Amino acid sequence: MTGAGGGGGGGGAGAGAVRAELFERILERLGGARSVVITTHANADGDGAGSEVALAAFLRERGTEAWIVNPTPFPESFAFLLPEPGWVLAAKSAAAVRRCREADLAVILDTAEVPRIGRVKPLIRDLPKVVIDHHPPGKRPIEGLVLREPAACATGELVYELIDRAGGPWNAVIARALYMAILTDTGGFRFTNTTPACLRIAARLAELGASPEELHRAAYGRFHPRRFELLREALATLTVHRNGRVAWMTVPADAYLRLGATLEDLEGFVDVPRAIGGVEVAALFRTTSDGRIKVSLRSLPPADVNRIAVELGGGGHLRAAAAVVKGPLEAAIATVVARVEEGLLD
Ligand SMILES: [Mn+2]
Repeated sequence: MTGAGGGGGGGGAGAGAVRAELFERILERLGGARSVVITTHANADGDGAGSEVALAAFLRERGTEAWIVNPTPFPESFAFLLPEPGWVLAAKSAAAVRRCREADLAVILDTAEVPRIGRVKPLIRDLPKVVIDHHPPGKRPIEGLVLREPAACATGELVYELIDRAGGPWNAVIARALYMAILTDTGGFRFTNTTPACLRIAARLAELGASPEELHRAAYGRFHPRRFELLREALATLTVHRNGRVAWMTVPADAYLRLGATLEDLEGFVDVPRAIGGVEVAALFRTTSDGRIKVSLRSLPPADVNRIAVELGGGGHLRAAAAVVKGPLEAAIATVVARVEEGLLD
């Protein structure tokens, strides 16, 4: 999930030691593996995809086999980060099944929840697992060695720290992929998770070969024209509510189908209601392929949209979360807006 995090820092010296030991244990696991399967959540975003490419490049640079096997196809818009398309294996392919059988470790990035890895779950069932994630805990955690750091701006920040603690090796593939992870999960260094630490890491990644201009253009300057055709129709649904504190937009399902849109075309749509002055909670509603309604929520402090999303059966971060609710659309909007209003009462 793209997201604005938040929350506290690393704690005291004791917490720091525990954290250092956890990174150490993960590096030991990675060092002891001959072949590693890497995955992330369904509909991978820049953080999931970028973290995967970076970890795979790091492992391959050290002579460890590394394969990316995702529950849904690797996102087209981030495929340029891969030095070779062959690093990615489709989950339903015979090659993925074979590589998963031969692997001795699975690494799950940017989620820690069983349902989010979908069809990859049975493929890695018998493998020991490492989880690296920056989301708050959910309801169905993946069992394994878990590094969870909700204060990290992106999973990419944690992968950066892992590689940094290992002392590299670094290369431009790793730097670009991690920069993309951090760039996209901070909404282009705009959200509340844009910490000094995250900016320092970005600076280091730029030194290591990531071009801010090139990567920004790749993330925000290469949209398909149909995205804007869809946006035009979505804008017609923009609604500002409750004296301007709540705003939402919907993605018309007929337009989505007619234009042949993909989920990637919707990237950033929720930023439209979010960008209205005075809005504390913003939402984007879209109809999923099975007829349910996915709602993406964004908030300004102090509104906690993670709590609202969890109540609705979803989750995410304090300032960026999502849930899937029953349709039809109008009923879903009413349900979500009622929850948001309850959550806003102060
Ligand atoms: Mn993330």
